[in-house]
Amino acid sequence: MSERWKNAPENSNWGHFGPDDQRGRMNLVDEKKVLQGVAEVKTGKSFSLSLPLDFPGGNALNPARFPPRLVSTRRGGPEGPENYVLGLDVMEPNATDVVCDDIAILATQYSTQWDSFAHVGSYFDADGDGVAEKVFYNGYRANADIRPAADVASDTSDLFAFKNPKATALGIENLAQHGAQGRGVLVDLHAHYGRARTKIGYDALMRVMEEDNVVVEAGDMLCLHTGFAEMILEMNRNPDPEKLHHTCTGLDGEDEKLLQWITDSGVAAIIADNYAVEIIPTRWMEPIRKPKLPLHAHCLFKNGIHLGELWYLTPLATWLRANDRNRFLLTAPPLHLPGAVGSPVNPIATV
Ligand code: UVW
Repeated sequence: MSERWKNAPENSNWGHFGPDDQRGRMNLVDEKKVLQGVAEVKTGKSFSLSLPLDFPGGNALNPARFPPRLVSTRRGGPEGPENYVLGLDVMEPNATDVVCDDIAILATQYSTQWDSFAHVGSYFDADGDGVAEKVFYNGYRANADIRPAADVASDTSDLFAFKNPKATALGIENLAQHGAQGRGVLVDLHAHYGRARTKIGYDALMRVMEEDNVVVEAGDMLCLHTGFAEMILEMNRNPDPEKLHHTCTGLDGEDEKLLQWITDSGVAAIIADNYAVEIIPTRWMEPIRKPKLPLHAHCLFKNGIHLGELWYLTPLATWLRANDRNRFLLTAPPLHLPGAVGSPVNPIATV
């Protein structure tokens, strides 16, 4: 029971980490967990787990997300493209410095990314008045804590119209302040299923973990290798929409046993190299009012579990398998961009 809500959703942990908590299961990634991650560093070898942020290319994966645009800023001096690399001698004849600056316009969830808890909420009657309102993890409210974009900018051609942060609660800065460093544990679904489109429920996940001797403990960050990001790289910024939407494994968010395992395992974050960690159910037009992104609802909305998507896990997975390992030190801070609902990330795995 909190001032913010009277009813908590079924199978949620609202209030468990405090009435105003915005960190969720990352609370379990504490000093002890960082030391457990550090104890996995045996060779000093590290892997960058980010795609180049202009992959996948185009916007067939999600029409609302577009590739980054990088533009140079002109820092004074005469007009002309040659002057984007500015010699400071235009201002001070004795200066030997040449200077570049730039601006990136990027959809924060276009490529390798973290979802914050402000990314997906739900209609839910949190205040107990009999009417469902739009609400997010731990009862934070749409239109109060998380504001609609219309409040912020109606004309995206005017970049500087973005006056206010979008999320005044649950923004990605909460994960940035934590640092997202701890122990990663990798489950190599690709080694068992290849690129076949397969929904992975509880039974399949347990079978793979058992065969590969993977043990997930409370506070671990679970990484699922499906081979999807490797396929994206192969398509070299010109992805085949058919392949984007019909290949590789993903979790089955409609499997109640799997959701219960996520609750019971204490897993701190779930990360995949695929589009959305879960395979998004295709029956969107069903006349039943329920989440269409059920794993997102269970993790982001109900239990404060961050999702990482489109990470590039293949070289790490290959190395871990060759060395009969599945744990590593994971260091994955998002951008410290207050109010952002998601963030690009260049995660580092150290083995
Ligand atoms: C969707 O919004 C569908 O997924 P993601 O978490 O990739 O943003």
